[in-house]
Amino acid sequence: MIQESMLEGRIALITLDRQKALNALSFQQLQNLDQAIDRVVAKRARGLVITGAGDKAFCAGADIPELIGRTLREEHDGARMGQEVFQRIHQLPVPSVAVIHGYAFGGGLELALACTFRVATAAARMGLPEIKLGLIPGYGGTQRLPRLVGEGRALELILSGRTVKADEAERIGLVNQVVETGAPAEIGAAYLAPFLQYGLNALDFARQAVQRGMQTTLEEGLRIERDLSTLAYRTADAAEGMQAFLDKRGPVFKDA
Ligand code: CO8
Repeated sequence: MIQESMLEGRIALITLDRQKALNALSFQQLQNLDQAIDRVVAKRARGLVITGAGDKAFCAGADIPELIGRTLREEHDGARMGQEVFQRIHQLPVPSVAVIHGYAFGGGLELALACTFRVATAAARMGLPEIKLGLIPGYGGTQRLPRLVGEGRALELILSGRTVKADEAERIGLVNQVVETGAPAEIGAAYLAPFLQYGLNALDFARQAVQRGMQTTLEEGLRIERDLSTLAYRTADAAEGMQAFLDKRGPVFKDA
């Protein structure tokens, strides 16, 4: 089950709620998440917070019993489905943050990696322990973790299955911020608030320039930046931002 609500400032909150299995992601739950993302888009949310219900786990990964006894085709299709849902989250035009309290393992950490940002509470533990099951990550972990923390650290974590505490996760850049404790919705909304004072177009273009540039050559990345910065320049919010500077007042952005 997935709980959904809208927080102040049109920030959508998605809560994975399958507490008896530490919010593990069954295939049904992945479909529920996909449909919840449809609704976030339809409601024109300006930001997204993803978290897990209860105080034990953000998400303990894919549902392990469900992975047993599947054909190669089923396994391949399952990995594709998880990757596609997480890629949708990764490419949302609005900023997203995973609020990680308790465990974020395997597919759970891969879900957090797909968000724009990650905030962990001090008691959080994170890792990709698939190797201990004789598996490897299949929902984007082998690709997104090295892009975030570097190849050496990612290999060390993926090949050992070692889990990290919040302070180490912050030190290696796996999470953006650690907070002592608090309600996940409030933590997420507070984290997104400074970004959401800006226009959605500029936020989206900047995110795209960084993320698309990370997947290509410097030369191609510079071309992407040129195109997107030119598009940003053409928006009403850019006209407002520059005029507000001249007028010595704060800008009023309208996501236009
Ligand atoms: N799936 C299903 N059930 C789970 C999962 C899980 N990933 N994790 C925990 N549970 C269940 C337990 O079975 C237990 O249920 P029950 O009470 O019925 O026995 C309940 O949640 C509570 O768990 P524990 O009693 O184990 O709680 P502890 O606090 O002792 O331990 C841990 C918590 C350390 C998180 C432990 O449960 C654990 O190690 N869980 C597994 C973590 C893991 O290995 N995750 C990776 C899974 S594989 C994966 O994510 C691959 C993704 C890509 C797949 C691509 C192919 C399609």
